[in-house]
Amino acid sequence: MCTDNSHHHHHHDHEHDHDHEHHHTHSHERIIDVKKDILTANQSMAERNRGYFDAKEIYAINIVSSPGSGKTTILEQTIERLKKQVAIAVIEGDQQTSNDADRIKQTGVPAMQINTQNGCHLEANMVHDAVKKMGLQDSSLLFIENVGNLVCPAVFDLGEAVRVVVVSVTEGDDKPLKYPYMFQSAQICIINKIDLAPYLKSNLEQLRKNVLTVNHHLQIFELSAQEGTGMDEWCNFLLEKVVKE
Ligand SMILES: Nc1nc2c(ncn2[C@@H]2O[C@H](COP(=O)(O)OP(=O)(O)OP(=O)(O)O)[C@@H](O)[C@H]2O)c(=O)[nH]1
Ligand SMILES: [Mg+2]
Repeated sequence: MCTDNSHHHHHHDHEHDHDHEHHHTHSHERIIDVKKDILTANQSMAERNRGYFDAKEIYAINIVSSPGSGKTTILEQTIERLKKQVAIAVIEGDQQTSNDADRIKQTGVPAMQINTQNGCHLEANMVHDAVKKMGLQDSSLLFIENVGNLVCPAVFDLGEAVRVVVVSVTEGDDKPLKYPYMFQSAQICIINKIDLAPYLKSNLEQLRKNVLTVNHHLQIFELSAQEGTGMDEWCNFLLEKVVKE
């Protein structure tokens, strides 16, 4: 790793072509190194979050998907069903607006919006700061709705207990094949908007098959958050994670 840029200026006149190429290679390495540092720092903060969640028996759920697949709708419907039985809090990630946090607050549970501006994913330190401000209850559920996109959130652990990738039938049945990393980094896949499947050429059967092709460990829940289909199974799964005898 080259840390002395003046070296390049020194020999600039003599070895112009060679030096140019040299410099290019080094700055490329540097970009990779910086990325590695960011991921390493994120990982250690994620482990701190995980330790905190474990100690307080908080089940943290990181929800990822492309924009508009229904993350906030699923949360609204899940909260309506579970809020009398278990304490729930929500962290909302978006580039701009507090729309989603405002929607969640309507259900009566605490929600905090994080705006990432030009950032395309939440990072563990953002969750750490939000959690510190919120003050979570023991034995509760914490939903973290990530920024809508199927690429960047895949490599940023937030310290969650489980990662849920949502894909809606309207996105096309090839999405797991085109964005495999997100599906590979998750443990659960929600296939949402199944009420719309009859109107589409894209095939629910094929979507399910493609989900399992990229990650055969994925536990699948098929939902229509709008109609309520499949919500009982999903909510029972969540309850079992926090309500202990
Ligand atoms: N038909 C149908 N529409 C749904 C369903 N779930 C969500 N929608 C609609 O899909 C649109 C997007 O839903 P949101 O819940 O805002 O999606 P999101 O993933 O939170 O979106 P971003 O946060 O912007 O990424 C809204 O118009 C919802 O009403 C469903 O199960 N069936
Ligand atoms: Mg949303």
